Amino acid sequence: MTYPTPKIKPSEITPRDIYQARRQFMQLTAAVAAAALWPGELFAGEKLATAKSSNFAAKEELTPYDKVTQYNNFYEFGTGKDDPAAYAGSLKTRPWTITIEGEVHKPMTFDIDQILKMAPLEERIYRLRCVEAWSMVVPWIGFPLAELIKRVEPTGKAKFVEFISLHDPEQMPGQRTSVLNWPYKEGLRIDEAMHPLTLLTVGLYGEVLPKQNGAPVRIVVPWKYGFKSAKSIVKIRLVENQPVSSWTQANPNEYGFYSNVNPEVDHARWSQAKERRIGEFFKRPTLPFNGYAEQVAQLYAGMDLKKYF
Ligand SMILES: Nc1nc2c(c(=O)[nH]1)N[C@H]1C(S)=C(S)[C@@H](COP(=O)(O)O)O[C@H]1N2
Ligand SMILES: [Mo]
Repeated sequence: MTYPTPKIKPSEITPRDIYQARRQFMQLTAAVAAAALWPGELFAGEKLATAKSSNFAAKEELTPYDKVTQYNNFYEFGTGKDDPAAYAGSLKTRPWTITIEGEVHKPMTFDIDQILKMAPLEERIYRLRCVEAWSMVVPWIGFPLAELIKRVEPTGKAKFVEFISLHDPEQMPGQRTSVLNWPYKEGLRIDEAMHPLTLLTVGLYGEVLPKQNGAPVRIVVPWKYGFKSAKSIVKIRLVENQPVSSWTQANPNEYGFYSNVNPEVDHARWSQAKERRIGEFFKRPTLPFNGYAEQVAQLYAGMDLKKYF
């Protein structure tokens, strides 16, 4: 198949200093208002937020932009929380393609700019709950991953979906160490991947994803621990057998395949009963499925969630 010429040249990608300067404006227009007021011309003609907005986080306050973009986990750029913001500048986000392959009738490779135009982008306010017992509330921008998966027409053997992040030690200095097995890999069951809460994410706070948050495209799975939400992905593979994630490989006792947020199942080394919302002092109770039980609990009906942690 042929692709339209990308409208954004690498030289035109919104640089960090521009969006830093616009930060205050972002905060004013955060949440639902962002859609209507968005000055698309600042993105070389590309609007990221749309008029549609689904607020699944109810009345919770958004985590400030500074925290969302300066307190990160992205081991490709180091293991410290401030490493990604400091070092992710070396990541090149154009040109960028995602290949979807495996148990599909129509394997495809999409250019990132094609992805941006594929489905209406929505702002969705979701909590991200890290397994380290902190959390954030972020206005993500993207569309349900199901839209992309449907395009490639999964075969009857497609039972799981594997996500593979970029592997390039030149751009990602953390990959020169063996803190994880590279590339970063994660996986979901196909019904989890097709659930409308599972987001193919290209932006936050109304703008293209900052590099430290997984530019140019990442997954967000709001009812699971943060590590299930793979960043800077280049490949999606539909497979018959349950894939092994980088974290499970590193420590199978601590990081299970399902990793649904569950206050009743402790991590091997600490409790999951409470969490600290980044920027707040007092901890708050952790909710089953990170507060999305109503939407997703039925996916696990009859399963022992202590065994399938
Ligand atoms: N490729 C890749 N994806 C990743 C990670 C990583 O180290 N590498 N860290 C994960 C973890 S542990 C968390 S909590 C979230 C953090 O996302 P954020 O920095 O945008 O808040 O990204 C997840 N995705
Ligand atoms: Mo995490």
